Amino acid sequence: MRSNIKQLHEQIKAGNFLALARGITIVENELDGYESLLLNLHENRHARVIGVTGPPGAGKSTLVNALLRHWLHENKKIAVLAVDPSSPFNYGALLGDRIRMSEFYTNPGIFIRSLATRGALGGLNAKIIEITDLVKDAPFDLVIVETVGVGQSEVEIAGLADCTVVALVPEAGDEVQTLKAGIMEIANIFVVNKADHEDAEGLFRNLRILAHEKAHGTTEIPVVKTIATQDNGVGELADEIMKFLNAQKEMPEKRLHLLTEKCWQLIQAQRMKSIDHDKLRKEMAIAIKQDDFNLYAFTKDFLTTIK
Ligand SMILES: Nc1nc2c(ncn2[C@@H]2O[C@H](COP(=O)(O)OP(=O)(O)O)[C@@H](O)[C@H]2O)c(=O)[nH]1
Ligand SMILES: [Mg+2]
Repeated sequence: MRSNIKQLHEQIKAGNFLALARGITIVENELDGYESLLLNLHENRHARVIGVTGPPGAGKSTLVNALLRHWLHENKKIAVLAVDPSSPFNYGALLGDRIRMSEFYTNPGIFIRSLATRGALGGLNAKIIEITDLVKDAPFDLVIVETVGVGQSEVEIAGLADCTVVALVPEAGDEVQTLKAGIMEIANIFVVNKADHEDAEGLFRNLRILAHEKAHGTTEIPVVKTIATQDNGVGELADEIMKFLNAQKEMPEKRLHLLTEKCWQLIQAQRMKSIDHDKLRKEMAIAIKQDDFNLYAFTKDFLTTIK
């Protein structure tokens, strides 16, 4: 490992937030040294990852802020990765004058980083696995990843997180119908946020019924009511998260699935590196003029010319 990257890594492990921010930028943009940084990470470290997902506006960021407030009293060291273009954690231009900053930006126990959604599989940042791994090399107790729940990203977050919290709100008419297929599969804890709204009780009841039906005699998925803006129910949510994490003994099946998929992608990317697009185009230009041109035979031949 080059000495400056090695030094940066040492600083990250020592808890230097500036170094961590720099490291994330290096990994996110594949800057010089990113590969050696990743190759020297230590898997299976101490920090636990909590995923908070749900539709835009459900109050995920407000909940995360409330959880931070709660856990700060216990002196926990926490990193927040917000993969959400509308996140108040995001300095992004999207928000304009609606920017609401986290009160924790200057807190020495809390590291906050917002990440762009780069159209990777359904909304999560393309480098979220690498970035989470890097953050886990720093001395945090918890890493919270906030993501907007859109299709595939929910599956991804479930593999990434040791505990996945799905936040829902009683706004969209027939609540249970709005629950997308698969959400029961990924949720370890349901939150009915905005419990100050009158139809929250209905959503809460329906979720309890769903959780009960799903349980088949095993442990039911807990459903917690919160009013995130008033810190109401947040202590109970924090307790359920800790209870879930403490009860977890084995590596979740979803993580195995995610890591296998990620490895598959990395192999693909590696393999494609040896393919010269310009060369392919030049050879194609010649081959295509032949009367007996066959795309599939051409592809097969082309592959034999590369290692
Ligand atoms: N009435 C009410 N509003 C809330 C509650 N939680 C969050 N909000 C508001 O809902 C809006 C969206 O919250 P935000 O945390 O940005 O949602 P996110 O998109 O899921 O991260 C904000 O205006 C919050 O102040 C709640 O429990 N009750
Ligand atoms: Mg948000």
